[in-house]
Amino acid sequence: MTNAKSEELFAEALRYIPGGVNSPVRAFRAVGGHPFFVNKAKGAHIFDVDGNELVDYVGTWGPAILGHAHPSIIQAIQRAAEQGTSFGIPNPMEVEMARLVCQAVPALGKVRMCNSGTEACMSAIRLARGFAGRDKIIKFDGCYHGHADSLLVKAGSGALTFGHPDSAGVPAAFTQHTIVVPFNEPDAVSTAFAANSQQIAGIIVEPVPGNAGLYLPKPGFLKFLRDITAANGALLIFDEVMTGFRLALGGAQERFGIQPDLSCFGKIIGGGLPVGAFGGRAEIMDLLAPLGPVYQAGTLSGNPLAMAAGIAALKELASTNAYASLEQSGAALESGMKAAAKSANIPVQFNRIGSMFCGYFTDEPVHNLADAMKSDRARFAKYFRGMLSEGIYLAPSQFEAGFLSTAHTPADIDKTVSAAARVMKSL
Ligand code: KE4
Repeated sequence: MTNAKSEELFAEALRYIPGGVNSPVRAFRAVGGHPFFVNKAKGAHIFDVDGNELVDYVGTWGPAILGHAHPSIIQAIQRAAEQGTSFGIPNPMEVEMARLVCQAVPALGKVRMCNSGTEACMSAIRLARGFAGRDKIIKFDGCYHGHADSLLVKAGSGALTFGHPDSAGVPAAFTQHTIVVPFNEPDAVSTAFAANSQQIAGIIVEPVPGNAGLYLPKPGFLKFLRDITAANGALLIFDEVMTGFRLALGGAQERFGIQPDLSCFGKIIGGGLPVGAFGGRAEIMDLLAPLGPVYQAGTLSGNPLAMAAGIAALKELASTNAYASLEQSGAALESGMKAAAKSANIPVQFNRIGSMFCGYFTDEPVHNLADAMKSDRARFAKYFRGMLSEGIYLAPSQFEAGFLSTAHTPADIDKTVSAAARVMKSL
């Protein structure tokens, strides 16, 4: 795998961009080496500036559930662009997008578009505080809800990859209302409510945490969160930026049969363009400006290009057998990877739900952040580099989830599994 042009670009990128990247996890700091630069992506494959072709399991961190450059999305963007790129005035596609999202997710009476998952989560928390008239929020360690100040406390994703779970530049005063508890531990949540009676506005949770790798809610845990928030006058906020329209058309809340009070979305609903959204019962959402006292705004919120791309993506997902084929591919990848680890006699915990997965290099099950931190990150880094040299692009950090798309073929998965068998033997 030659990378002369990527190296040249990275050297120049370092001159103008902090760390040479516009988002930290892209810098390969957790796995060593330098990032490659992509020229083009199509289906499940990416093509870098040096002509290398890679099977892509990052899928731009979730949005590319239909594969890259899906024809119906490209066509929708082209058509919309000819009409203008942004109006800052309501456009019909905002109404169509809102209707599609609310029809797919029954817990949504109303929804507000914004421009990133960070904005969606930050706004949902402000709304929850405004609705409940309370300040405190519970989050779970290892869960990442974007980089709003009050949430960068024991966050996941990039914040975890760098090993400093909190961020510099966030005044203690900004996080004093954020209570962090371990995921999958009901007693810790009960204790937090008992110690902060009538002060907790809500819980924000990734229903399936995908920012410390991937681990699943234990049976009954999400129902427990639903019950304890209802019993304490607090709101349950599902951060479905990653799981929304990924685990089912109705997201994790459909898959697990739980209706949160507020839900956050991003990634897939933008079809690869910058979009976020948050929604919930009308009585909560109607507190938002211009109707109510909770302010939230955005120049490009609901812009026609992002709406066109997202609508095309959601219509494709709703009209095809996407989730069944994603489950089939996921099961094939899971069994292949487990067989590869067994043949190499390497302890790997392979967690998967639908088209989201993560292989941890540890011999103990991974149910929360503390378990995930036991994984052998040096071994993961070597594995990542080995797979890259075999033409397989995995997430460049042990603390990220992998994603399949409807464009991954059995041949892609066979290539991945046979590469894993070879690379794992070399670890
Ligand atoms: P953005 O602001 O990056 O659009 O969304 C923040 C966010 C919120 N909630 C969840 C559950 C998320 O996974 C994310 C963003 N995910 C990371 C990947 N782990 C984005 C990748 C990156 O930061 O470059």
